[in-house]
Amino acid sequence: MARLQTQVGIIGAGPAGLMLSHLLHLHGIHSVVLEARSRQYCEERIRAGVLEQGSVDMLRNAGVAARLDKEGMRHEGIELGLNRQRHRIPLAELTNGKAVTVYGQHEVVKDLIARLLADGVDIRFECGTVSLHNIDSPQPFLRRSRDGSEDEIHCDYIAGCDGFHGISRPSLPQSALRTFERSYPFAWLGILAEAPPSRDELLYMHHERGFALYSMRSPSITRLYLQCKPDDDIAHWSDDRIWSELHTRLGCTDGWKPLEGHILQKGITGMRSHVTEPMQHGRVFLAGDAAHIVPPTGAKGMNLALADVYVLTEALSAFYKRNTSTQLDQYSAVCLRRVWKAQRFSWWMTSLLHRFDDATAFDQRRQLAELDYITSSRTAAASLAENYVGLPMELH
Ligand code: RFL
Ligand code: PHB
Repeated sequence: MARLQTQVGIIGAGPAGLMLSHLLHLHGIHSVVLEARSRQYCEERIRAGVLEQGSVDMLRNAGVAARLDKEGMRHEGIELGLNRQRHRIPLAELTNGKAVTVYGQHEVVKDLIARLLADGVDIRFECGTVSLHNIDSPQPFLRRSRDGSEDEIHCDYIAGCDGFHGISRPSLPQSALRTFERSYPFAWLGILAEAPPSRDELLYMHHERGFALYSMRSPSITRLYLQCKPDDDIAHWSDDRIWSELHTRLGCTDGWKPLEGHILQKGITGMRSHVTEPMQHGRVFLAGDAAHIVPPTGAKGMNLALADVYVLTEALSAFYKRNTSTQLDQYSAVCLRRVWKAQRFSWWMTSLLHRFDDATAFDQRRQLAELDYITSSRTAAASLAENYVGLPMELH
């Protein structure tokens, strides 16, 4: 059995774990990253696609935005659709020039892994089973075991960046945690299609058959989503059925509809909101999806993960450089202020745009009135824009 020593033991090589390890490295703080899956799996997992202005700035300041700056697509607006008509929300105009950048999460992951490996940071893919020990003591450690061999990684702190289904959150005493949850009576069917985007900006479409989203990944790849039943089986969605439904829901009165292309990938994702409080116990800090998840409608998940690890890095840096743990003690409270505002926004965007099977006629008229208000009032649109591009980083 090998016994390693590090300052911060990180579980998970998603955006949270990788960015944390990189930011710590820039601060001269040593970390080891343990990841259950292979490097290829992490680099090919298609998920989020929208980076807030603050996330782009963070990646730039951390020196990992060379490809993002070349290939990322800056969007200064989004479109909301209702009654088969599009209405532009001019994000930049409403937020003093802020915008979002469309750049796949797996590209962020690729860039970070390449940089960490080039810097000689210790990332262990396919690490086997991880367990957390002595988390209430000043000498916690991680144990990883695989094929009969075991290592112990002794550290000062543990960062649980292992996503919603990870091991970190369930390893904390459940009596010390409180969870807040909401599930939604629908899911998203997402496809990646080999077709050049035929719109410059994302289109969030309200439709009586259910919500649809037109997004993109590159000048040759479109990303599209359809609201579907939460227990829908992807086997029931042939390529023809998917395109027919996308044309019905996204088609506009001016004749615009998405361009078809070969479907490279398709899958169904459930939707829920979840927050665990506090995001810290003993020597363990939870970050990203390990602590909270949002429905994807507001495009906030990856951005929240990056915001958490920024706050955690500043706090760890204060501890190692100035020997103060005040910021570490405030980690959870600082993150949760942002998390809850993102929860509110994601819930609101979801409620605004989806079809709810149990909605009364009153609910339906109210939902249309709200969409009409957002798309016709500059004041209402400004609130959406401010949240969509991302609220300013709050550091206390
Ligand atoms: P991740 O990315 O889930 O990474 C966790 C990592 O931990 C590993 N792991 C373990 N490793 C060791 N031992 C264990 N026991 C482990 N258990 C798990 C996993 O293999 C994995 O590598 O969490 P992280 O880093 O917190 O990042 C969060 C984001 O991935 C997530 O919030 C976003 O993808 C959410 N999301 C979106 N977010 C946005 O900001 N903008 C978007 O446009 C957006 N669109 C989306 C989305 C998520 C979606 N899906 C599929 C859930 C669209 C979709 C469809
Ligand atoms: C995406 O491109 O995957 C995407 C864009 C916007 C969202 C969610 C997902 O709100």
